[in-house]
Amino acid sequence: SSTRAIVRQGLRRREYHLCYQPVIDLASGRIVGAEALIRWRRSSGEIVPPDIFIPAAEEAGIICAITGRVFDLLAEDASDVLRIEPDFHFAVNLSAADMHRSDIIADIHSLTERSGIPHAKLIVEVTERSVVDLERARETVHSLRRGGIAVAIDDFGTGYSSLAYLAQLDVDFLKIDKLFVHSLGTGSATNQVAARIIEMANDLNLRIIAEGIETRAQEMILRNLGVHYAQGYLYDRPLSLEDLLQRLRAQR
Ligand code: G
Ligand code: G
Ligand code: NA
Ligand code: MN
Repeated sequence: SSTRAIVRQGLRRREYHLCYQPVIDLASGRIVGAEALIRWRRSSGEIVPPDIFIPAAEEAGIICAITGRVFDLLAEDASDVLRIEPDFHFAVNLSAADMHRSDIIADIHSLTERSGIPHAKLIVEVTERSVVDLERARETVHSLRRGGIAVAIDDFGTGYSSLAYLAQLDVDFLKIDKLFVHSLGTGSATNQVAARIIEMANDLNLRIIAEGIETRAQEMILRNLGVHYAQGYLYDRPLSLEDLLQRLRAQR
């Protein structure tokens, strides 16, 4: 399709780069990690948002090539960060096709070797949408965790997934979607669901990362509910590598 051709051209022309959205440890207030997020700046200067081109690339069957580029870019960027913060963690996003291909484990191990990111400091983010064949996805998650790599369920609560499903996947982290974070303190039914998700995740001994935090009030509620990590505009937008390095130097 034409999407394939355009994405391929973008890859050849090196039009993709990564941004990094910091993850804050709510106990210390320090940046302890970041989620790598792909950006596409076309030669025309046009910025194509990932929520447009990621689904298009998935549909065109070319998402694995993009994931490969994400890994290459992270392998290049990580050492600058690790020089400042040796315990830093990085999160990467996988799509359904990645979760269901046989070489994904080898690719991720290669990423840890090339980047210098310790296995335990790489978090692989999986969404409910990226699980098509539950049995196959479980195998991928098990292989990753056997290799010491951490796995997170992203966008939790936005689809049909239940905690029973979550327990079956046996992951390390749960990322609470911004939809729930934004409901906190509103007295809505969604607010009740958010509190229950956090409570049950704690019962399952999952570490929790809350996404989309925009206010100190949301932060306080989340901390009181037992959430460990936070991501959101209150702290930082997704940053260029240079800006991330700047932020890390400033908190030393
Ligand atoms: O914060 P941002 O605008 O980058 O995110 C838009 C959407 O694109 C989010 O759902 C995010 O998870 C997704 N996304 C961003 N980078 C990647 C990537 O490298 N791989 C995949 N599969 N999804 C990504
Ligand atoms: O699907 P996913 O949860 O990965 O999407 C992340 C998206 O949310 C990205 O587009 C990112 O830029 C955006 N985002 C990150 N932090 C915040 C925030 O604090 N508020 C809002 N509204 N969006 C955020
Ligand atoms: Na994500
Ligand atoms: Mn998310």
